[in-house]
Amino acid sequence: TKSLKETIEEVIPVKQAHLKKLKTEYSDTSIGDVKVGNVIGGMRGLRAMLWDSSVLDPEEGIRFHGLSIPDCKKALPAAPGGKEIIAESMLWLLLTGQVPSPEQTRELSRELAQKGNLPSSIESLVDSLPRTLHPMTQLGIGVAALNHDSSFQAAYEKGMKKSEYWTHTLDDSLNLVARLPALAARIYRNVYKPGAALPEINPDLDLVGNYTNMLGYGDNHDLTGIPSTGGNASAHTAHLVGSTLADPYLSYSAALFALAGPLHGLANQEVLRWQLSMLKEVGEEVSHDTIKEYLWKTLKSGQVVPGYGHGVLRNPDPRFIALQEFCESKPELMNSPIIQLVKKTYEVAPGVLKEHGKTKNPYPNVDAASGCVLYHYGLTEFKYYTVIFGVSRALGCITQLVWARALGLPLERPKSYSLEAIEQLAKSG
Ligand code: CMX
Repeated sequence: TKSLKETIEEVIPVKQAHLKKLKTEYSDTSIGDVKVGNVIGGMRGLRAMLWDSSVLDPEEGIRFHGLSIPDCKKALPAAPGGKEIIAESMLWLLLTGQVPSPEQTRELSRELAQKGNLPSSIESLVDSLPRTLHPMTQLGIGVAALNHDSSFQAAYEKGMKKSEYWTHTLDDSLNLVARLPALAARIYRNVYKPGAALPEINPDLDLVGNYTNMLGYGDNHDLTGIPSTGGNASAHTAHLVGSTLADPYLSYSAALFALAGPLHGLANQEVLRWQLSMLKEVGEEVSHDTIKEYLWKTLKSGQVVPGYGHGVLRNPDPRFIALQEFCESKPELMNSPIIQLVKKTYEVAPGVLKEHGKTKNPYPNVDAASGCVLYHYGLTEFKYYTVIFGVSRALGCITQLVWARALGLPLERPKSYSLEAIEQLAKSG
């Protein structure tokens, strides 16, 4: 069977030819206008980014190389003993556009486990950080410092050819993905369980199994995340920083600091806070009408309903639906008061938000459920939730870094304008 690198090597010429075709045949073809609203509206809706591994459709949600999340669940090898997609198979799909065999997936798991230990200098660095420093800041620092051993940077200094960029980017990216569980688990231990023993990487476990094991939850695939990719703030940051030829560690570290912002990655923590205070106020045996009242109280106090709405999606987020289905397949989860409340809230919130009439998307996003599942499993340290997000999200971001180098994509450099200049441009049509 072919290795991951061999498989990518085969796909690269096909993608390069496709890019060349676009360049020669369509470079001057317009695929949309730039409106003043796009420029002052956070570039929302602007068709301005090449991201080959995924496309986010407003109606049906994300597709990875053409596969929706339900398609992925059917096609990709599952985690041992479970039905959830194994992270390694998703990584393979994102990198190659192909569905790996179970053997290829296992081989990738073994490779990642072999590479998973942190260098001792990084362990000392992370251990020296104050416990009170936010776990996301610690993760970003640790990831950036991993560039001490960057293969890309070393090869660049020696004057590697452009055609070799992608192999070194791939080496660094796989090392980064491999080391994230040990790094993130070490931060968890240092902040919340100081002095506790930290299990070693187990070569027989896959990436998520090792992560949950090091967090102290055994080999538990119920905590797996689904990567999100594309123009969102963190993925875009990785892409932008990567376009300067900064190595994958520096690029992903920058992405993590974007994810650490409250408008982005912290939302799952906010959902949990909100649902818990609802639970406290209304109790477990709550009616739909009481939840409606609670929703209106939140809205009338000028706050947003956390976990609802989306910058692009106009339907329930398929990642939310996948999490709901996952909960429904586990009786112990369905008995959890907080997960029951998430479900009941979903039954009434879209109606209330439609009546409220502001949000373009009255449906739940992935964050409406993710934090509550973690909470149910006993991971109650809210400030750590975004770190877990940061571990799973790496799969999507590093994939794009490899492809950007394989396709020779250039430095990102949009043209910026002042208020005055925008007004003049608008007036002159
Ligand atoms: N509750 C109440 N009002 C909401 C709302 C919600 N969940 N979502 C949007 N609105 C309001 C907006 O605040 C905005 O109001 P103003 O016109 O007064 O400013 C109006 O509806 C229009 O917003 P929109 O175009 O529908 O949404 P945006 O693209 O501007 O924002 C998002 C998207 C996710 C930031 C927003 O829906 C929100 O704040 N949701 C709650 C927080 C949340 O769940 N974030 C997680 C997002 C997932 C992720 O990408 O990480």
